[in-house]
Amino acid sequence: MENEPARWRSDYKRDGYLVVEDCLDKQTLAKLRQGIEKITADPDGLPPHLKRWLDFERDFIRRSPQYNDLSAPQVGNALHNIMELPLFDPVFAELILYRPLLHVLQSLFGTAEFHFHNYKCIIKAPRISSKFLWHRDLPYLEHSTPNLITAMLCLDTMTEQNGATVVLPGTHRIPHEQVKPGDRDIPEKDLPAGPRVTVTCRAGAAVLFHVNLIHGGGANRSDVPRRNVIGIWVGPDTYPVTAARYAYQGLMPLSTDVARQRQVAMTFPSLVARSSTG
Ligand SMILES: O=C(O)CCC(=O)C(=O)O
Repeated sequence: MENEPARWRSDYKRDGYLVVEDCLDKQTLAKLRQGIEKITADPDGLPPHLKRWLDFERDFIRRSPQYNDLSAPQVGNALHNIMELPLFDPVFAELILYRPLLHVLQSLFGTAEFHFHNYKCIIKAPRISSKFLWHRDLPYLEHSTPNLITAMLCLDTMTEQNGATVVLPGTHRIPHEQVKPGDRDIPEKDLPAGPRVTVTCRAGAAVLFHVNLIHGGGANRSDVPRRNVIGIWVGPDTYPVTAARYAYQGLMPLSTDVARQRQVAMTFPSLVARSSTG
């Protein structure tokens, strides 16, 4: 991964998003893929305490048939989304401490005092996935300020054919009070004028964007999967305004506060011991 904090900050400020190629090293990418493949191999067979976090494509189509030209029975047991990834496998909990991504986040937030919100995986299964509605993330996340960043870790190369994310650069520049609950699903006719950029990048890239950036994406009609592990990260003085809480939410992996460092060390004793002994 290249170390380009000035470029990261200027892309983020101007466009509301940036791409960091090779953010995941080969070993981490392989471990994350394995972790997701363990879940997708037999999702119906998972125990109820994990199955409750799965959103099957068939259920998504029943709720939102307008986003797929296929019907629920045609998509088998493909998954659309896996929430609460850290509960499925330690590899996803340990990802909270993944240094290269934390370094980019620190550059964008301009401080080490940011915290973890949650990790999920959006899957666009080969040949059958739905497309993604146009939306901003902030209305789903329901926080007291918009100082949050969505960080997608691409487990597969993103191409137009497999449903790469599409962004509307500059749309993050909107006053907080103008973001509406309806921005969870913005009809095509209400999209602001301006370019639409299909974010193509290699497997292992990180795509980070401001939670007010309008984005969406096409269906996957190619023969290869398109899976993004998506983390939400929260800057200083920014708090949830609903009852929803997630596993490991609030951990501050780079904080300089001794009590916060102690929390991280006690949460991940073996990892922190390993990194401090080199
Ligand atoms: O995976 C993607 O392309 C985008 C996912 C997304 O927009 C979301 O989960 O809110």
